[in-house]
Amino acid sequence: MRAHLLTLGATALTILLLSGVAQAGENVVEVEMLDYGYHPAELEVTVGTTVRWVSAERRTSHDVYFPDEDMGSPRLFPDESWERTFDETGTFEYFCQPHENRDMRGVIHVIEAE
Ligand SMILES: [Cu+2]
Repeated sequence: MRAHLLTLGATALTILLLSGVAQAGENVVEVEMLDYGYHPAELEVTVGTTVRWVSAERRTSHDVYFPDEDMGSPRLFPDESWERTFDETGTFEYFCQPHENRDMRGVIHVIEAE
């Protein structure tokens, strides 16, 4: 009997974990990189959102670099993408290192989930 209850508990936990993963997967917002710019360049998301940068360029490559944290993506070539999940509120400014002189920059505002 005790073993049976333990099995039920483990099953419930598994279902909880799986549903949590499914919810996280739905919360993705895309930023397109095109014509030496991020579109949209300014974006507001709630905590837990994953932002996916997708390159829609045909030739050049871009990256996504967050200077305050000294972190970011590798060079992204056409059709490549990179994701970052934002787990804390705040303002996250970033720019493209190869095209900083072209003022290729963006910002993510992460706000509390309602
Ligand atoms: Cu660039």
